[in-house]
Amino acid sequence: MSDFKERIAAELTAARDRSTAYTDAEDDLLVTQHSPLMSPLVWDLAHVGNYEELWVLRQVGGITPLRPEIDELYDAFKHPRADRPSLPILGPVEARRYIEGVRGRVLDVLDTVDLHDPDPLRRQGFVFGLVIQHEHQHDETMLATLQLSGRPGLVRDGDLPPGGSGRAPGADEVFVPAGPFMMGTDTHPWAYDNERPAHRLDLPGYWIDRLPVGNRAYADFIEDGGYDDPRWWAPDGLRWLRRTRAFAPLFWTRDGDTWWRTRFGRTEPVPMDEPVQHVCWYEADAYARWAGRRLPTEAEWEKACGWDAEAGRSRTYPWGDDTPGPGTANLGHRAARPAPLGAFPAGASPCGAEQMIGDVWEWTGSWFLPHPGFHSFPYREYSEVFFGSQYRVLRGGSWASDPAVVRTTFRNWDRPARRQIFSGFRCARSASPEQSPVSAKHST
Ligand code: AVJ
Ligand code: FE
Repeated sequence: MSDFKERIAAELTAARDRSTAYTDAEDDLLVTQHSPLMSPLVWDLAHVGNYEELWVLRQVGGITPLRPEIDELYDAFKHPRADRPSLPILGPVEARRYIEGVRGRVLDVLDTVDLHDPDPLRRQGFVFGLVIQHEHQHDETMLATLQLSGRPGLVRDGDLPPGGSGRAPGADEVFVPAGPFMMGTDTHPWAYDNERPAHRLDLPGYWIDRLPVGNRAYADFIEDGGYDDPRWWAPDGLRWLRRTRAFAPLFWTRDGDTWWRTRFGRTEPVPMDEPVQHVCWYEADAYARWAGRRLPTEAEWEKACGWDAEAGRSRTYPWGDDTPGPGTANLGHRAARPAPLGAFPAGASPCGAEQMIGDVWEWTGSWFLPHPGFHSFPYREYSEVFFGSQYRVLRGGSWASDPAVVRTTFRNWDRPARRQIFSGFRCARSASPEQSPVSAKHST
């Protein structure tokens, strides 16, 4: 096999190792629905195999369906998550046997396929990138399910990322001068349709937080009565607040003056130097208003993450084009938590923003909409059916996102009320004339 094919095979194996680790539990845990927001874990497991069968075996390999009768059960659009436990889905033993059977044939297809074929599914291994990224996204979903289950001992805690640099967390901002940049990509071989095409956008100058909002700053918002003050909440946010009676991020509890959080079945004091996670868009939006700021637009986020004004190009990652390493980002479940604020000075973007990649997904102020010139590929149900004003964009990936699914242009989206995902945020504000980069004390 060519080096490229070897790399694809290794990435397929890495994704499968994660799925295996997250479903290495007794059957009861795998078939239970831990929240109406999530599927039973055994559904995710067979669904990734079925997706591989549909795209690699049938579309590219031309192989006769292995189990056509189950396709319908694993079609996410036929059955909403809440209904999945009542379906006659494969049990854990059968699901594992099915996905192993598919995977063996996928490796045979990889062996024989021509990755230079102009067919867009074959060219540069696109279809393999599709299934690798799909499995890793479901692996992250499985982690969210395991967190919701509240059961201890199932998720590897991992090595703690290096401690923070000691610089003041959360307080300062970096300036992004007015000017054009290129948003999206035409060149990343495994980019999704929603990241395409690259297009020029001209933005006014703005400030963006150097770091994500931390637990200390977020606790200050709570202690200042943030959840009881309607001034900070958008109308939908206020409705969400009254319906849910939320008082803190999901999984936080209070004991006297101390905040605790439950993380994968264990309760621990909230580490005040970590980025806040498990907040919904409404909470992020309210915090920003309380702080006299706003959420960055998606374009502002992407420009701050990757635009290298000197070179006149966008980087694949904030620090350049080198793949993420231990010194640049907390990704791929290296530890089951976000890293302390300031842990990755070497991962800074050209404008000086840090921890944009990894740690926590960052809510933006934008709805999930197509880039100008969007063409659905290879199927409408990946992105296109979600465009509109029901889903807000999240960027940057979390500690649970694999490097294969993280880059400057990668787009995620969810409903504004969702917070079982590993979501946080950072704030921004428009530059006004008297806050030019020259006169401001935090200028970089
Ligand atoms: C891009 C994370 C919103 O999980 O719903 C998985 C990814 N698409 N299977 C999701 C996805 C099809 C998607 N998100
Ligand atoms: Fe899926």
